[in-house]
Amino acid sequence: MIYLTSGESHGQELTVILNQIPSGIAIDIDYINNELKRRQSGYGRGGRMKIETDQAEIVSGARFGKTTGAPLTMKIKNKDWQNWTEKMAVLKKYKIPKLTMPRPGHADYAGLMKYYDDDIRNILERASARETTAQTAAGALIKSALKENFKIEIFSHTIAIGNIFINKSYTLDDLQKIYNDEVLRCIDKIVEKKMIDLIEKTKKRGDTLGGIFEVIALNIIPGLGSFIQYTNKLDAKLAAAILAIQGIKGIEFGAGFDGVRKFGSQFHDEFDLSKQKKIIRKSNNAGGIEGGMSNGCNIVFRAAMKPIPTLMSALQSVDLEDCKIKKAIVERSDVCVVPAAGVVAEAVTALTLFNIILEEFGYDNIKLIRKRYFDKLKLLEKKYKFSFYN
Ligand code: EPS
Repeated sequence: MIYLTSGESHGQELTVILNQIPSGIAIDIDYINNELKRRQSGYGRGGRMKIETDQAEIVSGARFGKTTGAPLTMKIKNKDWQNWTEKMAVLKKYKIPKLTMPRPGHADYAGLMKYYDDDIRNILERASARETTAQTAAGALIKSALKENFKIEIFSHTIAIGNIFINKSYTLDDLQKIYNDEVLRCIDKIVEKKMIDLIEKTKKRGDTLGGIFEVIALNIIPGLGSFIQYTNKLDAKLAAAILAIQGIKGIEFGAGFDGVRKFGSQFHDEFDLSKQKKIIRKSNNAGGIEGGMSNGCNIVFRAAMKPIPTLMSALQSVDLEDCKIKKAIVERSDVCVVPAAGVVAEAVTALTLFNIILEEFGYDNIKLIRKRYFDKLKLLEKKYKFSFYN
């Protein structure tokens, strides 16, 4: 299955097409729209989110509430477009001043050079994180299919905003409880207050913030991915999908970069036997992936998001029109979008995992795929005394 998004931040609408999606997947439009709502929320969002109420509309590839196997197309309207009909006119030409002072950190400058262009508007409209709406819609459909058919669940939560980190351990129950939290989706409510305070102070200064979110995926059959070729490694595929989200600069699995402080004897997740004589692990420093394959433990990774490059107190730039030092362009933007990025990461994690499931268990009908999946899982439980480990 491949999915392709199209659409500009202030264009008419966003579109996503999922090609080679299996037939028989139940479509829960309320679930999809709730994921879109989650992506829109979070303390530190800017004015745009007050304009939009993102709603997905499915226009092809489905009948009577289920996918047919034909390419599935979803559209999400940009309500703001009505304020941009001249600036973003598709055919007619209007006299609109060009944007020529690139923002450090945005796609502006490299994008202009790539397309040999001289108006940053042509770059920023597509580079905008508004595109993640389409990814979230596609991922939401797949995330609900993973849950319904394979019992796979995916959560995310905020670990850090700027230099403020959570200071509390947590359980899956805690993550479930904050799933629809509209503030920062942070399990540590004392620290969350400090994060909000920091966002407020940062906003007043015209500055922006990044942070870290964590993603956890449960009940993944072992052996997804491969150790055979670099093209099929599960961690590499997840990393590529996550790093493709706007603003993401790093990803670490399990114990991550901190893990290198440990000795091998402390790092590696020793095998153990449960009371029911099932094979489990004593820890999950590998983050659920060994040798490029899922190992039955939860898949756990954290991603680092850089501060948003649009600052209201603009950074220094050079005007490409007259080559004079000036302030970078200022577009309406957000102060901090780390919780939203977590929701997008849940979506692309779902799409990545589902694709690997399809590679191993078939592409055509979800019932047949599910049967093959659980047939294999039963064999693994019998032959290898396998049990999922959190
Ligand atoms: C976004 C919509 C955008 C920005 C943001 C993400 O809306 P607007 O540009 O109209 O304010 O809020 O985009 C960026 C941070 C960016 O760098 O482009 C969204 O829907 O998530």
